[in-house]
Amino acid sequence: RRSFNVLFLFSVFGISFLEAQNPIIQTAYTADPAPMVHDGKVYLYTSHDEDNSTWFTMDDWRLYTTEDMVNWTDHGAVLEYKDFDWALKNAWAPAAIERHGKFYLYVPITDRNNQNGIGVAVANSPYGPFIDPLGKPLVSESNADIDPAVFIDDDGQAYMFWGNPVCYFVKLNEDMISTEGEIKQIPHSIEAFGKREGENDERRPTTYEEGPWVYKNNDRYYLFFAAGPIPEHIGYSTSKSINGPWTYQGKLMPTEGGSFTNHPGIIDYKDKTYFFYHDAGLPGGSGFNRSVCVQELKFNDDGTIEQMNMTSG
Ligand code: FUB
Repeated sequence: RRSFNVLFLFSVFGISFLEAQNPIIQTAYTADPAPMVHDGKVYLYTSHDEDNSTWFTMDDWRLYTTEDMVNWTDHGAVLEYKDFDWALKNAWAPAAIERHGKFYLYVPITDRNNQNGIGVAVANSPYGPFIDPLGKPLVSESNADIDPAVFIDDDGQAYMFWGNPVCYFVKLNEDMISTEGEIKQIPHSIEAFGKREGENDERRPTTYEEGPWVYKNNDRYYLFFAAGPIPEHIGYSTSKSINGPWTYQGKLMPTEGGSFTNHPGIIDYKDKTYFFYHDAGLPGGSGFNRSVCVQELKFNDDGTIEQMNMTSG
């Protein structure tokens, strides 16, 4: 376990402020932030780019914790794709959630038939050990099966969203390791995701690319996502219902930090809302050597969100 902090001192009108400096994780190349708040602490699960990668060479999922958003503790790897008997490769973007005292990691993996699927692993502690209870993918719908996001609504119903280039969603049963009902697809409509500019790809008529993240605030549902064309920016849509229809609200983070992908993760913590993402901000950074960052997210009175630029990269 290693503790480190990334303090940054700046001053305005002679008043000094302390803030976390991006990238917040500086002990490894990390991507695809999946933050979770539990019992007053932030648990940040990430994917992990191997050093000097020239492709998405990713073998394990890492955990970092903080109680002040400045000092982070590095807990190392909490799960590897090799922990799934059916896995061939690719420890890509995770999702994390707690329910009834158990902790669940949802992870995209390529299986031994070279087919993508979403696996799930369960633990009695957020630090693990995480165990695959199924011995097979939770969902194996198509090769679009990457980038899970999990969300439990106020009525207790859990959902999983995922997918590239389409955004799927399905209900999860209370056990969190089985699905209920049919897998649905959010229509790739201009109303839902905005028109894709500068690219003609039949499979991607809108800005939606990958990396969905569902968040709820004041009875309004937000769907954040990595948006195209490449290099990715972050867009978002809102809805009055988890089932849609979704209304595209525009770009949240229009800038790109040298990594050509990006990936959203949002939490409420100590009266603030935080937006996690990744860029190529560490020395040696690239599209395959990425770094997780965080910034405060601010809502306008009408429920839209203030656009933000990256502070590193
Ligand atoms: O990290 C591998 C892939 O890159 C993820 O699945 C995407 O969201 C993008 O970040």
